[in-house]
Amino acid sequence: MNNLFAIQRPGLHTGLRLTAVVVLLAAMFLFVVSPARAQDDVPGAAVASLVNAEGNNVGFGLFVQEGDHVAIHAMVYDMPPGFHGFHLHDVGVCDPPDFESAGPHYNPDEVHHPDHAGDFPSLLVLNSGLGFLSIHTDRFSVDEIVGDDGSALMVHEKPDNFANIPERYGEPDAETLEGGDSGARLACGVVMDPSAAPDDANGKDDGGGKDANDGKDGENGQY
Ligand SMILES: [Cu+2]
Repeated sequence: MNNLFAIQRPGLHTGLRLTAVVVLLAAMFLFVVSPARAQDDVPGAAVASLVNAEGNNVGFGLFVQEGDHVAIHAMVYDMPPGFHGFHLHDVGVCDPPDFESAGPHYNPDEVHHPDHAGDFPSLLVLNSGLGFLSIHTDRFSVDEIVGDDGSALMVHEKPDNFANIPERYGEPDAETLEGGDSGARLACGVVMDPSAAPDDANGKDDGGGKDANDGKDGENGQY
């Protein structure tokens, strides 16, 4: 793992090496999780492979049900340094380049940002282009986010303001209340049961009738 942290300039070779690391980590993870799933007969975990607008892999997310909450572990690479809005979006379809197909934030209770079930703490990407995040949430279960039309993990261009607008700036508008002004969608990953076919990584060809016009309103990529 020392090599992983010594990387200074992400590039093609780095990407391939990191992809290998990601695959290894995912395999180790599934080996640990699988026996629990067999016992419980419920989805105990889900995975998401993040792709950018060019369709390149730039990271992954793991979701693990731990009692009444879900642990989320994410890693990204070849991403712009700084804070990025990080959310679970409503539809498990990631069509590049704008990923509008993933719809708005996952929000079954129809509340405002940052109270959406899919709102997460922001992702900090290091100067190397690597980013790591481990968080826990009790706003949904793993079972819930892989069911129906699924969901998608999203990394945005800008920081999320969590609709925390001081009164001296006036009332937050509808756009801020909807998404926290985190801008364009840089990377998207369909959340899948680990046993799902790997060739469904982009949420296409699933026969589920999902598409970019299924009534989900993602608007201008601002959310
Ligand atoms: Cu988002």
